[in-house]
Amino acid sequence: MEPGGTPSTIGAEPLLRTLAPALRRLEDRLRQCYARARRYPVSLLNLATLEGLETDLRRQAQALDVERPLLVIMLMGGTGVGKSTLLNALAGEAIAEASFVRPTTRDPVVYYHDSIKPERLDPALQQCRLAPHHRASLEQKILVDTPDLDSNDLSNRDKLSRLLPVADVVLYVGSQEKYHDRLGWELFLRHRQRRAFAFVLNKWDRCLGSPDSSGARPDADLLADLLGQGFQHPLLFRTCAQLWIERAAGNGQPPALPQGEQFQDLVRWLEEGLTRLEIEAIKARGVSQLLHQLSEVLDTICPPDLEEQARKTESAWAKILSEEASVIAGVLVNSLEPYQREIEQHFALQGQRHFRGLMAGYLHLVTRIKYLGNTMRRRIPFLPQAGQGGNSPTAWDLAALTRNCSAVAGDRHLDARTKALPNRLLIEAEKEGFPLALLNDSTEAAAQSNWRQRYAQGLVEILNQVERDWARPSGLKRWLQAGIIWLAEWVPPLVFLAACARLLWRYFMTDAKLELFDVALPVVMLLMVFVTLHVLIVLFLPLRWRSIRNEFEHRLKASVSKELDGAFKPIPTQVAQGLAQERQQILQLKEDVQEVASWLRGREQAAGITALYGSEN
Ligand SMILES: Nc1nc2c(ncn2[C@@H]2O[C@H](COP(=O)(O)OP(=O)(O)OP(=O)(O)O)[C@@H](O)[C@H]2O)c(=O)[nH]1
Ligand SMILES: [Mg+2]
Repeated sequence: MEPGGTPSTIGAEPLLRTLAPALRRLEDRLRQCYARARRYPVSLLNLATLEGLETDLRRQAQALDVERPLLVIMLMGGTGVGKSTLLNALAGEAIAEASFVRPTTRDPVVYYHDSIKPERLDPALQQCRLAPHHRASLEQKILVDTPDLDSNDLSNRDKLSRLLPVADVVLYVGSQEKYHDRLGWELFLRHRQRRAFAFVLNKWDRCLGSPDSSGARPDADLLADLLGQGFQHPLLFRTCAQLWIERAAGNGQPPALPQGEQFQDLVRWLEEGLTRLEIEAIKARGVSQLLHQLSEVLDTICPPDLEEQARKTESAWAKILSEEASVIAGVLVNSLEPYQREIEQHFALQGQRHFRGLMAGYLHLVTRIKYLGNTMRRRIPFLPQAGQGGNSPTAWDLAALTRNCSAVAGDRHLDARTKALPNRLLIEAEKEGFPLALLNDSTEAAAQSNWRQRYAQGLVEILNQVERDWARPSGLKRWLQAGIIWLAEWVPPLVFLAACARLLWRYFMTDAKLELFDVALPVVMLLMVFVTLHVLIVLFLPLRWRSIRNEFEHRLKASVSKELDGAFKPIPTQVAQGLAQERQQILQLKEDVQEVASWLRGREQAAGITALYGSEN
């Protein structure tokens, strides 16, 4: 469509109104999506963009939910280019303040048809100075004069940034020296994908004789720049707004218009060129560009699929955790090392509980003598002291001993290891391609749990287990133990009784003179039996710390390994599963966005509005 050319009238009646509920649904889903706590971090910038998009969706839904949507055309440009003068010229009266004082416009002016109820206007427009008219040709169009975009006055910039999202079409106004200044151009570049743009080169009377520094005429220069931005045939109107004001004032001879002046083409385009079909197509385009942007942001906040990485990380962690369990079990068992005699004694006493009668007395005595002077109580401060109860050696608090040991071990090594473990795990996760930021919190939280107490608990449980198993062995050992216990129960009294009977028989029934040896023989025999049985116990039911130690370490490693695995190993999968849910939600939303967008593409193509948009580049 050329400026002032015949408006396009092809295509069926667009059905933009049906779009409003779809946009509202998308807005709802979007809010649900980013409002809830998410595992996958969203940058503040993306969050702000999402909030902006949500507001835009709501705004568009509201603007489309009407029989005849309104088109908001916003005059935008640097200070003094003549935006307000242009609006006055278009209105045919001085509705906007135009002056040589810079910047002039502080109150944006909204020029709209008086059939439109002000409540129907976007809230950002309702706060502007309202200038109603009754020109039927501009019934569906709202013209807005905005403050300068390059303002030094921050409140002006603020006003503009609140208004700009409402614009369907930006009428980018420039003048001979100000069509391409930095701020304006940056703003144009930022919005060119989202909004329709048409261009006005005002003060055309001054442009004709003023080539820029490169020697090009301002309009040719601007057209070249726009071409660079993908605008093959931009709508560019060369105007002299001030002259049209003077002509309207009708004072004396109307000033002559310079050659190529196109103010009337601009008026015709606004009045007739933007047909209902084009308006709806522009609206549709605005929405589809909004959806496109939404889709792009959803791509950036969509968590990656980390299932594969989680699997790999988990198996890498399994190795580290198993090594860690070995080391920890070693450290804990080593901490018991200084108390090995006490532990052996404890186990010996536990084993002796099976023996009764004479053998029990003998074993008790031997143990007392063997470990004479060796008391845990004296060496270990937290064990009950003699005279404070717990006199029986079997009442020693083994649990307190192990707790103490693990505390000592904790002080020395384990605390340092526990602190270092998350780092080792995270480094491994990174090697497997799992983003660290996603695992950091859960891994640290797992490391914060009271591991010292958990290790102590494990130590006590395993010690009890080993003790139980040792006291009640299984298989061949069980039969050996039962045999020795049986022998210990019967053989000593029988041997003693037999020896005594022999002594009595010899004393009463024979004339043999009794020697001291004969008298001592029952006791000697008894002692020999005790010693033999003791040797059997030592040989077949050994009480070596070494063998307890290995068994102990083995079981402790399994227990620590189970604890560590339970706390750390599931983390990558749990995180990946949480992300998969978020991902599913975002992909679903993206699918919905694309469905609406493809429906819209058909609407856009119904009217020839391509000149208002640069191609993607
Ligand atoms: N020579 C010439 N002067 C013009 C033309 N249009 C506007 N002016 C003058 O340019 C000056 C600035 O015009 P405004 O309409 O206030 O400019 P503005 O873009 O609204 O400026 P801000 O409100 O500050 O953003 C006024 O003194 C106008 O008389 C034109 O076509 N030719
Ligand atoms: Mg102004």
